[in-house]
Amino acid sequence: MAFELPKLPYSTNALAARKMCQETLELHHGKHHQAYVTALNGFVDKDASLQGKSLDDIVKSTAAAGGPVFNNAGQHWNHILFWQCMSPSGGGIPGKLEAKINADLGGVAKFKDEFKAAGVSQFGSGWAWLVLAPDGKLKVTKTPNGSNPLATGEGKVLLACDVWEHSYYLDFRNVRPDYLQNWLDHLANYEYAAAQL
Ligand code: MN3
Repeated sequence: MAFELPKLPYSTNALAARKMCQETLELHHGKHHQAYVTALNGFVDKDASLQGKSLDDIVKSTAAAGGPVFNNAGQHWNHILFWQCMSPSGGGIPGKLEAKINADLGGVAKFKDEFKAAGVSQFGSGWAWLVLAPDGKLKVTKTPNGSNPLATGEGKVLLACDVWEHSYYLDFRNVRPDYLQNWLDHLANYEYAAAQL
């Protein structure tokens, strides 16, 4: 069965008041994410060894070699999470998650600084992540291009932030740090993150 573009969990204008405009979401979801899905399905059609595999299995089995199948499968996997990691009522951190952030990352302000630094320092395109690491502690990390914590074995994703330019250029032009700060303060779906604990 072919992979499919998931529906957004909100309308394309639902995040505009939080500085992710309708045009950004229409292009990012309807064009960029759709293109990864279409490309991935094209590779699966032509390669019997990929057929019948789950998206997780394709990401894991192609991670070491990299290449176009991994890039497109990774980007499909990453964007499925990204849409869930934002909310029209984002920014509020539930007590359970805040306590864990305080214990593992030294407080919310330090967490946000660390997450922002990860996203800003990812040279070129990539992702910033908050994960529950295999040791049971929260960890901030980053990956290039289409890679992700499933591929690197860094843990379960609580938050995924796309730092490719297509995610912020219409709203923040070249100023990635402002996109990340706004994302953490007003867009991030910490309810989703807390539910992953
Ligand atoms: Mn993207």
